[in-house]
Amino acid sequence: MILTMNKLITIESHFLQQQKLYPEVNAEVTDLLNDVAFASKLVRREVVRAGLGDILGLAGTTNVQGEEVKKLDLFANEQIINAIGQHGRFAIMGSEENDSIIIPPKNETGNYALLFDPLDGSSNIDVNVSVGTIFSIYRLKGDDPGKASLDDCLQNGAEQVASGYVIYGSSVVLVYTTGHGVHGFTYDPTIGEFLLSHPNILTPESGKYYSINEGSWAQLNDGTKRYIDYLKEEDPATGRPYSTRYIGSLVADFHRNLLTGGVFVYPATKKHKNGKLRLMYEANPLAFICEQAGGRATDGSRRILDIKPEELHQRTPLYIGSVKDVLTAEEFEKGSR
Ligand code: AHM
Ligand code: MG
Repeated sequence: MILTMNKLITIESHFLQQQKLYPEVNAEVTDLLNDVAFASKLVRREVVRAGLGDILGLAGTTNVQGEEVKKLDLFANEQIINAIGQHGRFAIMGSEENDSIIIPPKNETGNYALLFDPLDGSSNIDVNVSVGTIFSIYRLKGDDPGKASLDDCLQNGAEQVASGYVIYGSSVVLVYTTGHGVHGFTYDPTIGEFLLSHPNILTPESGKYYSINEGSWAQLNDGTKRYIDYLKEEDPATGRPYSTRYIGSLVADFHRNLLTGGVFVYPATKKHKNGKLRLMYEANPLAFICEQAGGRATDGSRRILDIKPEELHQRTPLYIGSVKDVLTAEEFEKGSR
């Protein structure tokens, strides 16, 4: 009897396949992606133990082993910097948790910059709701890694070599792009591998979900309010009303909408005049993925990937998701509807 088996594709073999197909996805980029995937396994190991905080010790205290207990986002940040920094493949790194750039040891061999949000969705960390890591990779502008500087990090999102995210949710999923489609992998803890589960992700042209923090209604501008009211109207021809889905972890809200279709909006508000989300750690990496999946990402008028960054922790309004939905949101924002 011949047994047929589903083909299992590990993330390492997928990176290598991409390397063979596309010259700019060279062996160095493959190594960088492997580093990120490895670091995310370390973060996952802690995230799945997060509920044990009461037993093992609360952040800021020492646990039963006498170790100092760190907040999970700071722990994730350290794990990623240490795991990735030690290989010398990145000349420079920037993290949402660090005020300024990080120069890893042995950086003179790396030709790339890594920007990352170690644990996105901080308000959800302690309550067992999905959180995630978001990353973005750029090639250095110059060819001397020893001279890597802030300037190498402040490149337009359109220059990204690769980007991706990992969601630590009901399962752990890693999604990435190198500019050749979007691919998703699910972590199998029994073998310690990410396995291809979502090849060539394409997002629907329009969706049924909108993700906006409506609790900040009093802070929203008139365009956003009119847009939300529009989404709630009954009009079967345009699929309205839409349903609200808002987790409060960008990475999880984005991932759901990517697969099902829909729109995520974090606009400029009275409180967050430039929006809340970070251009370099959140908007750019997700915009690269969204566009590669056939979606759209803007700040309400400008393409996210064309924004010239001026500072590492720059914030931006974010409209991201299905093309038609983002275009409609922009029309309300501009006042043309
Ligand atoms: P964080 O990086 O501190 O976690 O903040 C970013 C998060 C996003 O994940 C999420 O979309 C947003 O903040 C939620 O903000 P709000 O609570 O204002 O809706
Ligand atoms: Mg974040």
